[in-house]
Amino acid sequence: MKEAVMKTSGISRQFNLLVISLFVAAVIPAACQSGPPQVSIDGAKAQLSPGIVGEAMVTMNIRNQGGSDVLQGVKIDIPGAKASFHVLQGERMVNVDAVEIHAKGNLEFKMGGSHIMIEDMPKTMQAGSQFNVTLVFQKSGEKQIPLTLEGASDMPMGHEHHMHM
Ligand SMILES: [Cu+2]
Repeated sequence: MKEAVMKTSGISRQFNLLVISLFVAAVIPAACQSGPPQVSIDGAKAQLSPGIVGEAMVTMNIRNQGGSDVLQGVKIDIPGAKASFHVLQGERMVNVDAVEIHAKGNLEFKMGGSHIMIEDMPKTMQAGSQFNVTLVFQKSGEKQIPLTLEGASDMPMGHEHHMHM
């Protein structure tokens, strides 16, 4: 009589099917990284280049809490001057038209690394002079940053990146 009871275990196959369908439902993709970017800028600073008249470097930290974006341009309101992106690729400084902003990523413009380069400034632009830099993002639009020009620092990491010219 005890052997007959053990043979009823065949019912468990129906439970197996139920477990498999529950597992498939749980594997539906959860996170989506393609939302709109949430870009914020802090620590913006402009500094005259040591030794090179009419040049300045702009540094800042661009944070992104959302989806990806592209920094596709930079404008300044100094007559006659131009601004561009100088990006460190290996040991070379390269002039680029656009910089990718990764989803939930930071883009750091810093002294001795990638930065925004200002050239051909008039002599009236000196330490203490004020101007605006406008960053143009593909998705986030334009963001204007007010800056005050600082004098060249005596830091050992000079502006030696112009080997690409
Ligand atoms: Cu530069």
